Amino acid sequence: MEKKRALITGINGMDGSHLADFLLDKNYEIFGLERRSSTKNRQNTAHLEGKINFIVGDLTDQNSLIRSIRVSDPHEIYNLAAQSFVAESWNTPEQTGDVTGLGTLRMLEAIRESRKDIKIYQACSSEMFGQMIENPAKETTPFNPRSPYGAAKVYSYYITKNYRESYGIFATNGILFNHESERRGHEFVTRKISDGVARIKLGLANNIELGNLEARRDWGYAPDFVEAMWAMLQQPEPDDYVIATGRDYSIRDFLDEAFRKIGIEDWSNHVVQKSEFFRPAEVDTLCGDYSKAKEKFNWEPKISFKEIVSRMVENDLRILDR
Ligand code: NDP
Ligand code: GDR
Repeated sequence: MEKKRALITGINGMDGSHLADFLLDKNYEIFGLERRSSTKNRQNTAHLEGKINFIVGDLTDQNSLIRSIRVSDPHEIYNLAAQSFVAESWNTPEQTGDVTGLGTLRMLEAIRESRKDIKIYQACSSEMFGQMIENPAKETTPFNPRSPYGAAKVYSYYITKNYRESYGIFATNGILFNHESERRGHEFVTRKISDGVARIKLGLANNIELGNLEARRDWGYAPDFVEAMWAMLQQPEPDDYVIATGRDYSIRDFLDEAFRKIGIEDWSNHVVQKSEFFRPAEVDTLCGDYSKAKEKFNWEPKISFKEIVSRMVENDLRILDR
């Protein structure tokens, strides 16, 4: 039987690399789109070299996307590439809009101009709910983004829905709440904490510099969440789905759990709050209702908050100990 082919943008990111692992297990042939950089950034995908095909392209370059489709001839596209760091989106709002918003349009146009039977998964975000109008948020909850990043993702959501309705393209939006793993980028708060705690344990640092500790997030485990991306594209009809755990925790809760792993109960002397890590507008709480995904394709989160923290801290201890 012919192998299924998948094109994954953002292959070197956290989700791209986990999705590639998952699809390789399902015997897919994988094409990973990466943008050119002077030093290769394949920390998350070093283990995939020789197993997948890397293609150079950029979401800001229309022709490179058309070319990537020609080269990979995919059955499915997972559009995961983005300027994904919310805090950075206030520094570079235009670039964020270009990559995270218009980049989605360019990929949809590339499909429209190539083969309209290609299925596409668009990585949308709980940041679209921003200051939540309904808690927990579900597919019908109105959007209320609070950052240039959130606003760009709202554009990506509607343009994906629009191409589904205008051209009959199998285009789905996955509205994913925060998810983390050992491959999370170091600027995101969970990895910053797991790395910082490991450094403190090994005597390499004394404290961690953070911003707002009161924010609450619905944190799941990335390998669980990439399964939902695939499941969305296997449904009979394209649709939009919230993927979350339904439980939210504060940054303080994350700190409690992470420091407990290294035997510290009172971490107050090890955390310094700095104004530079506060945002111009904060999203106080995010929590999602994943019941539609459960009903439609029986998806449920498997790994608990406590286990996520534990795995991340152990991983950073291992890396730093080396
Ligand atoms: P990462 O930041 O780890 O990965 C994003 C990837 O996009 C990186 O590999 C980056 O490449 C690539 N990229 C950035 N700009 C461009 C560009 N112009 N052209 C091509 N590639 C580009 O993100 P995650 O894996 O965490 O997230 C995947 C997607 O899911 C993103 O769209 C994110 O916004 C969204 N999302 C994530 C959630 C989460 O909690 N992780 C929750 C909800 C949505 P490079 O390595 O060169 O920087
Ligand atoms: P988020 O993740 O903005 O939710 O976006 P991040 O980990 O950056 O922030 C979560 C919360 O922690 C607070 N915070 C800090 N954040 C960072 N990065 N650094 C700090 O020092 C710090 N101190 C406190 C933040 O204010 C915030 O409230 C992630 C990304 O993966 C997006 O791409 C994705 O769409 C959303 O999750 C859902």
